[in-house]
Amino acid sequence: MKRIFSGVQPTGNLHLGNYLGAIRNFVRLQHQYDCIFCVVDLHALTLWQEPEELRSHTREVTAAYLAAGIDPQKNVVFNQSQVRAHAELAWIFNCVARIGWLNRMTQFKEKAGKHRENASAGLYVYPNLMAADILAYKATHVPVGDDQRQHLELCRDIAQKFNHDYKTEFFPIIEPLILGAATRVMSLRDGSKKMSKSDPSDMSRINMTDGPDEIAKKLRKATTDPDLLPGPGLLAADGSLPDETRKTRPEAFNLLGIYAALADEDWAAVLTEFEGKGFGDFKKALVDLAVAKVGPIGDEMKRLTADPGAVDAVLRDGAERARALSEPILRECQDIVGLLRP
Ligand code: AQP
Repeated sequence: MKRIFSGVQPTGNLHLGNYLGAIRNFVRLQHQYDCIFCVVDLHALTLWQEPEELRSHTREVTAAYLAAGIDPQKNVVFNQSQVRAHAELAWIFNCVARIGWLNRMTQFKEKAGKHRENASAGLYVYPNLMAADILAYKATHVPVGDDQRQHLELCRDIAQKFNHDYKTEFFPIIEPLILGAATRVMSLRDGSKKMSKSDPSDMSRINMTDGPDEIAKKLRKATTDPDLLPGPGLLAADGSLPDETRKTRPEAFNLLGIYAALADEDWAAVLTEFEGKGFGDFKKALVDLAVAKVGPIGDEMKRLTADPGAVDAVLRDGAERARALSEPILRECQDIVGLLRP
């Protein structure tokens, strides 16, 4: 059975990168896989969250899933803290993963910053909880943005070590699904930084709830370079954009990649369409496209979050189904490691 697990943290400012790198792919994959989509509120606690805001951001991410087109009847949609298997399996994985593995995680280094000793212990073991999220359902495929590649590698390492140590084939070795033309959407202000919820500048990102005027203002002011737009001649033979080429004009390729993803076109089509044009013309087309694609989702998110009771009912139902799936897997794992349950 092919099963998908993925999640988004309810840490506010849900943005176009989260949509293009993750949520939009969830919507497409729901027709091919058995899918579990989680709002990972325990992960959010690794950095300080105001309790009331955490609750409202949890509903907001749920609303984004639904507004984008995820069907909560066909798929399991719930928030992580309602299902105990995540935290309990994470503890077992804390005892499987090696400190040396965690020390290599670049996201911890970035998020902990210079004063690493002040970071929460939760932030350090975050990848172990992420592995537990996935393996509590024996998911086989995990759709994420490019920034999660290293964490998924660690999830594979944990499953392999567990299987090896306990002489079993209990956990699957997952496959990442990193799909589309915008797997790493960059900041609109600085093409070397990823678009991020926690960037202090709201101008660096398109929030999923931004209205047409905000989207237009942010894209008009997005950093560019003085050259005209390139043509398809610089693409690799397989039609992809080589990393080395991307680095030569990071801001331009970021905006072109956003366009390609929103228009659902490949690089060749977009570069052919805009070859030799200036950023003025291109940005006008990008604004129209972004307003047309993001606007209706943001409007629907606002409509859904206006009725928190209805959103909570979706999460309650999803959690019940998630518990039914994860409980037997957790119990079997506890038996394998020798935890007595008389
Ligand atoms: N810029 C991005 N481009 C493409 N995909 C992205 N994702 C995040 N940023 C981008 C993908 O969105 C999913 C949910 O991410 P998350 O909630 O776990 O947050 P994050 O990866 O830590 O990044 P954020 O949302 O920008 O938050 P902060 O500011 O806290 O770092 C994941 O699949 C992720 O790959």
